[in-house]
Amino acid sequence: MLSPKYFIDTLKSFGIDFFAGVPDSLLKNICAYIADNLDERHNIITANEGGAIGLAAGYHLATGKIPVVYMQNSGEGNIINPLASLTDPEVYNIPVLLLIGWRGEPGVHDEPQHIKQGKVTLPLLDTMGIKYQILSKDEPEAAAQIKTAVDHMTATNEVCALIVEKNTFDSYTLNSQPSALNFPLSREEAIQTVAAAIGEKDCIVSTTGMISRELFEYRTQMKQGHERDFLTVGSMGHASQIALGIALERPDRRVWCFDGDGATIMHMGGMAIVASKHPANYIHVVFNNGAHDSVGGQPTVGLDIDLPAIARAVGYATAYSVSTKEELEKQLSTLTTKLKTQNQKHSTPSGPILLEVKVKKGNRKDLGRPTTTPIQNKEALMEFLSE
Ligand SMILES: Cc1ncc(C[n+]2csc(CCOP(=O)(O)OP(=O)(O)O)c2C)c(N)n1
Repeated sequence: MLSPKYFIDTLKSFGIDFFAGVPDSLLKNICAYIADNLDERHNIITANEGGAIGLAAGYHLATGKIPVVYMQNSGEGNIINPLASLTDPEVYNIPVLLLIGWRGEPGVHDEPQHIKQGKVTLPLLDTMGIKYQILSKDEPEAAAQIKTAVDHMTATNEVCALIVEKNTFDSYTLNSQPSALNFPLSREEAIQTVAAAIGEKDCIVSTTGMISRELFEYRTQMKQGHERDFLTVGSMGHASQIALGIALERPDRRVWCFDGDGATIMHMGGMAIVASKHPANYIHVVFNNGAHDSVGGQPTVGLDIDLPAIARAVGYATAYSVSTKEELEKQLSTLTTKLKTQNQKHSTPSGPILLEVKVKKGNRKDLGRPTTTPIQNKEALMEFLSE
């Protein structure tokens, strides 16, 4: 296996010391090493992977140096546009070294949302004309690969990629813990509290990662079916728009979006669109732990920003923030009564609503995964909505 220190030191020996990207479970150890060992100027966790390419391009324009952009292969979709219309040799011809975690590698067991992306990871790079190497787990070989990539990028100004398979890097545990994370509620407890408060006919669209897994487990523990929940296992950042699509077509149902701070920030523009449609039946709950908890706990800017103020500014009717179970329960009861009253009176809708729940990082070690397939999940939800 590769030691994260060896890998980063080798890059540094070629003058590469700027990193931007979105963390990944498969890159957990290297991302943690970068987070602990590079200062805030040299490691920027971006809102989404496309943004990282933009940032890297700006860095190159200012310094002439080669930046690194790291991501899970799920992020490949987010970088195609800036690769094709910004860094491409037929446009600005800007070199960036991509470090891509290969979830769903053919032949390696993985979750359903990674299977297709795993298959198309290399073909997509081929189509884009990007040279790649599958990063060796042998240190001298990996160093030689880095040299090959750097030589190519220096000679041509083209983007190059290193593809990282499962278990490539030695383990490294993140030391730097942002201080403001000591909230009393765990995300799982908060999810259970909200799920317990919602009506029988309401539906939930939950985001990628632990949030969906914790919701799934809650239903199982409560011996309830899963038909009310759409578990957005992939498509990070798009749960709020899926929920909007449902809410607009089914104004008789309350639709709850269970979002993460990382996912909300990834495609934050979606909030403005949600607000612009004034869905009275839409409640956007953001479980904010200030981290990409599901992939290793690397920080987001979630706790440095005022999410309710952002929601209000883009036009949400109301926005609250809570951080204890008592506050959460109180807010939920006000909120559900308020929405019910509005429905009954057919008064002018005052939605959408944002509810930020500040939670601590971490999850149960024995947390399971959905046992139903995405298609079973979709079909059950559609049937539930058609009732
Ligand atoms: C486009 C894309 N980039 C990266 C990932 C990897 N990923 C899965 S969950 C996750 C973190 C989600 O963080 P947040 O929304 O804050 O929820 P938390 O895990 O903290 O509960 C990341 C980065 C992904 N699935 N898709």
